[in-house]
Amino acid sequence: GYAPKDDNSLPAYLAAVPAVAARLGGGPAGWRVREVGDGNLNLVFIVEGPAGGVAVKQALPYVRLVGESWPLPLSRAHFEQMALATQAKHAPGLVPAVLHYDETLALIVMELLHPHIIMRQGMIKAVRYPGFVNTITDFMARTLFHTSDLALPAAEKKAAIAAFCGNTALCKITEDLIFTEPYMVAENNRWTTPQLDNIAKEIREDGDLKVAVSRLKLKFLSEAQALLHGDLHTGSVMVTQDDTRVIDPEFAFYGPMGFDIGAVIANLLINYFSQDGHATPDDPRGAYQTWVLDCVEGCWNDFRGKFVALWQNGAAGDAYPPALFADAAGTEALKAEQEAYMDRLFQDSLSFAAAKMIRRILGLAHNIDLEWIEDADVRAACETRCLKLARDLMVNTANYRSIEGVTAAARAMRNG
Ligand code: SR1
Ligand code: MG
Repeated sequence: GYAPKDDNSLPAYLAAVPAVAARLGGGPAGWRVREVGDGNLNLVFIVEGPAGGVAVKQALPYVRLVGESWPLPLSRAHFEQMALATQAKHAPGLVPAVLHYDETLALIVMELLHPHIIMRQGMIKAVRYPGFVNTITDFMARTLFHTSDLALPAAEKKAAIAAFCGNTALCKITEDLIFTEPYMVAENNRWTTPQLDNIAKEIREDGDLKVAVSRLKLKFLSEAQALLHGDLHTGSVMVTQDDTRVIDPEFAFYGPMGFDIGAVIANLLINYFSQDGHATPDDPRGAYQTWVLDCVEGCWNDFRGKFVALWQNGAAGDAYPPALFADAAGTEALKAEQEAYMDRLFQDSLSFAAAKMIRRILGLAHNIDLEWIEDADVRAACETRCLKLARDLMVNTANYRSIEGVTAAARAMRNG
């Protein structure tokens, strides 16, 4: 049966898994175990032996951030390991290798990413990651394209949707925490300074914004475009200067592609605004902020180029049947439609980014980028700029015709 592991019980369990024991080397008495989970949901252990290390992630039957009063199914580990397998197939080398999965214990043993750190932690310290944009856009383009109707025959796509459709509890967290609660009075909501009370009230009373976020929620509920990571923020990315990996796809399900792309853009923009709260005379952050906005631009522009290239080089899915577009006029029409498709996806991505920026400031789960700003007035100022840009992105999305328009708006918001 299920029981959560701890530092004492984990080594004996792992010793009985040959692939894991071999990777660690020696015997369980010599293995060092640390519980390092700092996320909202699970236990995470690092186990190190004389030959190497592994990371062990185990689901708890409740939300760790809140406690046992908020039960959560263990089945999220099942969906996570399936998502990791699909991502490894389409984006090899960009996710951690799974060494062992135990369905009963809801426990996944993965390669230890070392000396990687969580990207968000590095960004708060203004560390640049030169390979990030290339890898994250590879990851998104490949996983989203290859699991969509552009790449899959309909029967295969429907079977894949069915395989992930049971991840309803994790989807419900997103539906409530991102698309609903920040726009109403809700027990889960919190913000860290009374200086935000007024803007939080404005948001609760903003009819246009509530319609816009409800349209997005409908999209999230009903558009099974591709297999999403489902929680693609900078806390789900591990980095070194040379390597970038995407972790933690427990929210995976078939949904609108813009949700993943928007998550990346949102978390970069949050970091951009937060830098004013971390800057000191000895450590000004202006050049870093430029780098962050360059990343925002690169994330969309490179993704767009890579996704269209995949489409043009081998779409085997049932959407846009080649027989319809075989002649010269058809080829031209399809090219134009590919651009139009990407324009629609851009608009979706900006709207989802906006929703994610708002939820990280007014909802339950916050980002340490902003939360670690010590001065409450400075923090509130950074958060307010972020909320104002997000409101405009969500309500006036069509005004943003390019990602450069978004970064220009972020700069303008910061400069008052
Ligand atoms: C109750 S879980 C809160 C958040 O943590 C995860 O990282 C997801 O973003 C979720 O919305
Ligand atoms: Mg996570």
